Amino acid sequence: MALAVAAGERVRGTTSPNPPVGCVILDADGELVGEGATRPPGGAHAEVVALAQAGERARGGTAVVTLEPCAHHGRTPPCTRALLDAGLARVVHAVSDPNPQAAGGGDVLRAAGVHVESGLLAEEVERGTLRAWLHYARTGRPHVTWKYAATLDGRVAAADGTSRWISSEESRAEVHELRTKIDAIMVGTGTVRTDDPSLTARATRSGQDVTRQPLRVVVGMGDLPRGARVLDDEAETMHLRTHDPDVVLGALAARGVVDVLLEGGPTLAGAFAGARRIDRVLAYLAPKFLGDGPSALRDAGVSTVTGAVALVVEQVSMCGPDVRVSAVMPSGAAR
Ligand code: AOF
Ligand code: ZN
Repeated sequence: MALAVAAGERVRGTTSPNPPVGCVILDADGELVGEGATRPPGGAHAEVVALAQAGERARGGTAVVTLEPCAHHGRTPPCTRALLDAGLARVVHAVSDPNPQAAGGGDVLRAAGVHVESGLLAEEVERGTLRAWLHYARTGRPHVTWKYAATLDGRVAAADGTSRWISSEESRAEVHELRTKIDAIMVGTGTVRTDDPSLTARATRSGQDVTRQPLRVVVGMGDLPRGARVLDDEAETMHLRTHDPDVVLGALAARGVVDVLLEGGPTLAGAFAGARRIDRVLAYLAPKFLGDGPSALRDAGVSTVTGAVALVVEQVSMCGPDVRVSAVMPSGAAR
């Protein structure tokens, strides 16, 4: 299953609105004979890719897959059919498919005499590789990660408005890698005016070419300055003239966006936090003080301490000299 998770991870960012599923095939003796991951939308599912590699050696073997195999005829034929045709004896999956159209694959396989097990590494898959897609499949809304870089005293810019660079080079490189794995990057018109960010993914650490750029999304009523970097040809840009987070998320879901990175600024992040539409927070905290200047979040609709938005810390690690904190909404909080 760890290999299946890794296979799925390699295609994360290329499959939306489909999930980045991974699959491995073991032959009857337990030898690894096939591995695959979901192809871009309209293309083969993970099981089909892995079965093609395994060929006849799949007969009597085991398929290990991060998501329950689909039982439906969507843009591609059902994976249950492909698994049965290949003569698999056993199927192990991590999580069930919440998509009502595709669900029920486990039962279909069981009814056909296949030994089916579910739940292996389920928590890891739920929290990691399929987190955004499961959220999207269950709520109909894209998953939102709010990412910011602040000083230890919580400032995202100095008193004079300057903000380059709060976090370290290591942290910035990590964010660029992250951008290659998500569907869209979102900022407010204020950030475009003050920072003129390009919002493109430039994979600096691995040195790999970035073949696909996330959609750039700018939210707000104001016009974009002529010549703004987000208007260049490096990637597609969508300007949504609204302040309503649910209108934004509805427009993105309609385009098949599953996983969104909200990169600022404090006003837009505040609107999303106030509407309880932030699902995960990724904070890069630089060991510095500024003493003054804007804080990461503005006006989240909280006026008293008992109204604080509570999160659960999922991971704390170092990124160069900075502390990286990943925190999520308690499960079920933002349904
Ligand atoms: C699987 N294996 O690798 C993936 C699955 O439009 P389609 O035909 O591609 O079907 C998309 C749905 O299939 C998607 O919403 C999800 O429920 C499931 N994805 N299932 O067995 C895969 N990517
Ligand atoms: Zn399938």
